[in-house]
Amino acid sequence: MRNDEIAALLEEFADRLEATGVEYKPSAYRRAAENVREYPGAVEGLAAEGPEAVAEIDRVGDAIAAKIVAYVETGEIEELEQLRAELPADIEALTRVEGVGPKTVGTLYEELGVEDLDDLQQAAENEQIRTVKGFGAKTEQNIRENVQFAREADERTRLGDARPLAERLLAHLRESPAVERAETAGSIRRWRDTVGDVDVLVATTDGPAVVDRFQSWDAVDDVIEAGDQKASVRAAGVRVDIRAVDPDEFGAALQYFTGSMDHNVVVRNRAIDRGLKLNEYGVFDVSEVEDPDAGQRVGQRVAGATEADVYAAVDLPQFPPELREGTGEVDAADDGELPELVTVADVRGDLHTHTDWSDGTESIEEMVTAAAEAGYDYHCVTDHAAGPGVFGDIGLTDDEIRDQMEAVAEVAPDAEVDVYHGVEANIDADGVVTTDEELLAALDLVVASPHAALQQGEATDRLIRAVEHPEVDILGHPTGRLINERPGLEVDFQQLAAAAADADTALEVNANPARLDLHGEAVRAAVEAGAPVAVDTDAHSPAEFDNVRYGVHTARRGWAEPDDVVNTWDNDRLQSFLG
Ligand code: DGT
Ligand code: CA
Ligand code: CA
Ligand code: ZN
Repeated sequence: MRNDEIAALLEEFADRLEATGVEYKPSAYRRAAENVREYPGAVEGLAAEGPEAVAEIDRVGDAIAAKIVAYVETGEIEELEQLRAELPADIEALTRVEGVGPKTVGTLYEELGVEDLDDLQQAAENEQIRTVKGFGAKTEQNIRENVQFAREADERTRLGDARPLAERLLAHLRESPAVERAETAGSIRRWRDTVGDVDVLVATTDGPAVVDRFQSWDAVDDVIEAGDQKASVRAAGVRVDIRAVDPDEFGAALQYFTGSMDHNVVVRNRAIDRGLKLNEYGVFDVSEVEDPDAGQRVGQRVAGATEADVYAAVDLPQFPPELREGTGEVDAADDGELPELVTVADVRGDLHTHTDWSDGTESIEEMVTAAAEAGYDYHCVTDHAAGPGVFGDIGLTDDEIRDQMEAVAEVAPDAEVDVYHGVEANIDADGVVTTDEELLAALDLVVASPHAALQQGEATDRLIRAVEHPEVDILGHPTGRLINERPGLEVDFQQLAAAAADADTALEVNANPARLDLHGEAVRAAVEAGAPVAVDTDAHSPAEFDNVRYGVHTARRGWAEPDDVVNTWDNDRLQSFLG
């Protein structure tokens, strides 16, 4: 039993207490849940020693410790079962709808009998919600719009969660002597921002051994199906499909199962035009064959072992998976216009990062040292300025920004990277960048980001106004979306990209896997308009520098080349861009 499973249970407890109108206790449960989730050891192990051992965890009191022990021992907590019986609603799913909290769930269950997302959607559509005391037509409208988003979020997993899981699986599989090759396929290989499931392909002559090895993976929660050549499991809440194929057919299978469906249709038709048959087993010359549909492997095999061979058989290059969306990549290849995509190795520095001056965890010096260790040439400190959407004392006042200027100047001379000092300023609901313009002018770089009024829908003009601000260099996480949590602003990316190109302001690809903002299609609009792009991690600690790959691969989905990405440029070129 993992710590996050126990934590999730405590969170459900908190939600259910809150739904029934209990005060204070819910926040105690939430704090306990947070510390359980982050506890470095196995809480299950502590539970075996008894409640006193569990209560050693910060913020976990005796009552909560006893419940954790009961859960570990019996798989149940009596009080929670009672709460579930009193309020038989899927609180976890319902509270994922933006604007619906535990209290709302309690009220809508009492008044309308809403138990799940289906019920909620229906109640909104039938205009029943507005009849409940305390709810208006506007709230009902919001719920109707957000419930669809929550449903989709239910079905797809963030790339940032799926990718590390898939990599652990590949490592586990590759340890088996039966495995000649193991690779991801499907949307995860194309680096889509969310995945429906994780697809893995294995080259082997011993399918059953591979399926056994798969089932022995420690992350498997339950086995959905298992045959000789393929199997599906649920691991960490994600469906994982594996297929074992003959090494001679591995390339064809990899091409087929990487997709996308749209890409494959174009490639398969091209094979047909050349008298070839292309499927997951290989490429076959069927020009001499009477009935090409008589079987899967009819005709003369011309390719199959490697993906490069499969594409070569139809006169195409082995497309980077990120390009395989059926959005013109095959035509571009024919015209010799495929991009030379940016790579992680091209990135020379991070232009949007935080320190403990705002909400980062480390000092300026530690972040700068980590940037040098990451192999970068330069590093830019951009802590939050105070402003709309930046709460508490996280944001720096103008005076604090000036103080930080001196602090950065002290670190810079001894640093092994060139250190820039910037700020992450805020864009208000009207597109005004709220930090003093003279102060912004004194900084090396300005990231401007929307942190407030993120529900406001259409926001193209608002963002264009920020992009045209003379001191803004980068528009940070432009839509403000949080994948599977918040849809973010609606933007006409073509218009935004045209304005950014004119103003010579970079549009950010925020590499935080919860954001990936801009997304790939929007990056493509930027690249086509000639707008500069910046791939930033928005790191709040050195460990988050590793997220850069998510940003780079998202930029690749937008056909970005190194020349399009300002932080692949050398210092001189970057400085003239920053002006
Ligand atoms: P996902 O899982 O929804 O994020 O998206 P994909 O692209 O991973 O889709 P998935 O897992 O259903 O199938 C993986 C790939 O296998 C898909 O991109 C193309 C290929 N594929 C699956 N089913 C079919 C099919 O019926 N026809 C063709 N042509 N290709 C298919
Ligand atoms: Ca898939
Ligand atoms: Ca699949
Ligand atoms: Zn930031």
